[in-house]
Amino acid sequence: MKTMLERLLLVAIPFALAACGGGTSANQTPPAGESASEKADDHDHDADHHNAEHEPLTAPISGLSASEAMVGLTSDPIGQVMLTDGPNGFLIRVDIRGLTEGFHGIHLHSVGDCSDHENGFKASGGHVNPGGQAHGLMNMDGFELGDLPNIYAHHGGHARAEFFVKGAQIDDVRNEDGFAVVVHANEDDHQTQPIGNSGPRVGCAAFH
Ligand SMILES: [Cu+2]
Repeated sequence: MKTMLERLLLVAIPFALAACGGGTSANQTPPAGESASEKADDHDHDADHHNAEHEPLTAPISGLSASEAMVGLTSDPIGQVMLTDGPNGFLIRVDIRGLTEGFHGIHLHSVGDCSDHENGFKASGGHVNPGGQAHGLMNMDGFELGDLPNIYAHHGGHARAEFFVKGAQIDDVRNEDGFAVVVHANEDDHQTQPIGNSGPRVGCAAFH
């Protein structure tokens, strides 16, 4: 009986230690140095740090080329899209709210027209595809110049992301009709034609 109890204790104690260790690390306070330096900072800095998600989108580097609001299906603004040309390609930075939680396809569409929100932004046309490729970053016969990786919206529906379109300038995706950055309701599977099963269009930002 005693031996049994001892065995139980031997099992139980490391378990308790592990649980305790886990609890401690989950509730870990920052190291003394970090805590001290944070306290040394002024209150404004502290507020910025904790509310970074609510800060307006800023350009990735100087030399922002274009910035447009993204509108949703009710025509209300739901985000911002910033484009910056660079020596090796161009950057796309997005800040979008009000999405369903999960991954969403996002592409460059070939017409800078987001006026038909009631019609699901069909006016923005198909994907930018000057090379006549198949859709999909993971497609053997792909990809289109307008194809991008998915964005992920967290439970609050907010997504921020930055993309790099290698070896192209903004003018390479812009024709006389401009172009649009369009977000879809669902995840792009990067293979299925013509839009990777990404579903209806839910957000649109027009560039000219
Ligand atoms: Cu699309």
